[in-house]
Amino acid sequence: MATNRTFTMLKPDSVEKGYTGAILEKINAAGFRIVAMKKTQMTVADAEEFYAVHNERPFFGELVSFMTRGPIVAVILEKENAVEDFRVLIGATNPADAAEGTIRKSYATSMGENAVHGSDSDENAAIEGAFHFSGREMF
Ligand code: 3AN
Repeated sequence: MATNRTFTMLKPDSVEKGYTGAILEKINAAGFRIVAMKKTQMTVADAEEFYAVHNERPFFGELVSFMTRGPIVAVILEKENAVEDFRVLIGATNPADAAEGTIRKSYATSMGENAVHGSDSDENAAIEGAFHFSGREMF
């Protein structure tokens, strides 16, 4: 069943470069409502668990070290058709392939340092949101 919720992280590259406000503005302008939000830093164990599905991939070590090198902003978002619409808003995984006007086109630099995360299914959105937030932090 569709939850109309998705989960995003503004990754360490976005936070380091001071893009947090600009990215959140784009997300708001696209009609998403913020359900939960916090600035936090993932430990290596956190990142290994969060990205466990990728643990056999050659870029796994790089991904874990990138995602833990500085703070992120974790956000649960709500909108009709949230998962799919957010994937459109962020653009392709590789910013070189991302469409004009997408967040990754504007703010990402590479396949690894691609500015934002976006859940790929309603099921993963719920799992990923619960990874970072308790029910008492969702509004
Ligand atoms: P997306 O974030 O668009 O859903 P996934 O799920 O394929 O992309 O990959 C998860 C994360 O792993 C990406 N956001 C990216 O940071 C990283 N990643 C994917 N492919 C590569 C790659 N070839 N080299 C480095 N990092 C990668």
